[in-house]
Amino acid sequence: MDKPVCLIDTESDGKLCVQQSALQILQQIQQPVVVVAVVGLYRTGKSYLMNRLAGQQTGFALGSTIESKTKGIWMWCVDHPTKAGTTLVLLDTEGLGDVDKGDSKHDTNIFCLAVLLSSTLVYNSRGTIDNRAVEELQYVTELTECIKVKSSDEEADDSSEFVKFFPSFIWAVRDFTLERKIDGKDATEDEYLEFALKLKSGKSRKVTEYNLPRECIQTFFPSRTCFTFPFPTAPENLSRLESLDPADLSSDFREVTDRFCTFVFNKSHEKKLKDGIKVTGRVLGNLAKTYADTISSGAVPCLENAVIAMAMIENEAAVKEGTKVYQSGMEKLKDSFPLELKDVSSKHQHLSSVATQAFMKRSFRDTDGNYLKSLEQTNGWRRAV
Ligand SMILES: Nc1nc2c(ncn2[C@@H]2O[C@H](COP(=O)(O)OP(=O)(O)O)[C@@H](O)[C@H]2O)c(=O)[nH]1
Ligand SMILES: [Mg+2]
Repeated sequence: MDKPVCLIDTESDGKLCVQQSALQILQQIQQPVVVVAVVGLYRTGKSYLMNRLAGQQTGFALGSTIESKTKGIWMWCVDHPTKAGTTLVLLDTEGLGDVDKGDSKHDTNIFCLAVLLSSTLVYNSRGTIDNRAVEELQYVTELTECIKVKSSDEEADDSSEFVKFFPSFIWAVRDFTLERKIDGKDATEDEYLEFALKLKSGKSRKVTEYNLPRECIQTFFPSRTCFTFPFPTAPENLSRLESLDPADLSSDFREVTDRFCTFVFNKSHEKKLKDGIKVTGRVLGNLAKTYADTISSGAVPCLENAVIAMAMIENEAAVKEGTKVYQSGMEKLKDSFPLELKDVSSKHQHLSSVATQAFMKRSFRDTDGNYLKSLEQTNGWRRAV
């Protein structure tokens, strides 16, 4: 892909809609994907940072006016720069907290989709990690209501279940101008983040309110990292950052950006489903559609149901794939007719085994073997009962 495309658009009635053209791109990607999503307030340099991860100056549209450019969720699939056989999928999201929209439920939905689809979530904010910045990440406090792990009602979702399937978390602080000191001592970026997330003791309402988002971040994102980016360049250059010669960027900014990109490339995992199955581009597309449809229907997306839905789609496709392998092989055999029965029989044996392998490669969670049976019945290797 030489440029990003819209993956999930917002329709006029507020419904989220997966774009067919993006699904077609994902359908072609049969290798595992590492998915990096960025979220945060609008106009904080999110799209710019994603372009850097793509190794490009331009790509995701930057907003150089006050009105935010990105709507819904945009996607850019590139070859992973360090992991051969893997695709890096960058997801750039519409800015949260845009006053013009005035719809916080919509923001929560975008945030949840970013959490559900990514293996690394970058939260981008500007200035310092102060109380306001933490409060702006209020969406984390709603996660347990917006995502379910299991479908059954009896078992309450416990947060330790959640974290197993959640992305790792990077807080990117932009235009950071303070010195990083805690109690007068130099602090690393990670220490700075942990300090900002420290809980206060006490039981007053104020303390509880202060602690809630911090507790949620700590619980849901046990793997956390922070990068503090200085100002990128002189103020007069900011609006044309895309076309700026890299030499005009401050060397400190370049250093942090390079370190950030290296970290993301080396530490971001492949996206996995709830039971550890690696997500390919094709499955990611189906996953995006399932989650967006669920959210748009007003229901709560459920990780367990998503695995079941993915398994159904993939297993049906696996039956078709296996059938195609077998039937096209048998079709070819007709060219060499007449043949002795034993030759036909040995060819049949061989093709059904190759077809079964093709099926197995794609299928997952066919625990009771029903799809395998269906492959066998479709091709007459087993009689229907
Ligand atoms: N001050 C500052 N501006 C930036 C930075 N990165 C990008 N910008 C500029 O901020 C504006 C908005 O950037 P954009 O990436 O579109 O922000 P987004 O709305 O969060 O995606 C553009 O004019 C960028 O050139 C940064 O680190 N600091
Ligand atoms: Mg943007």
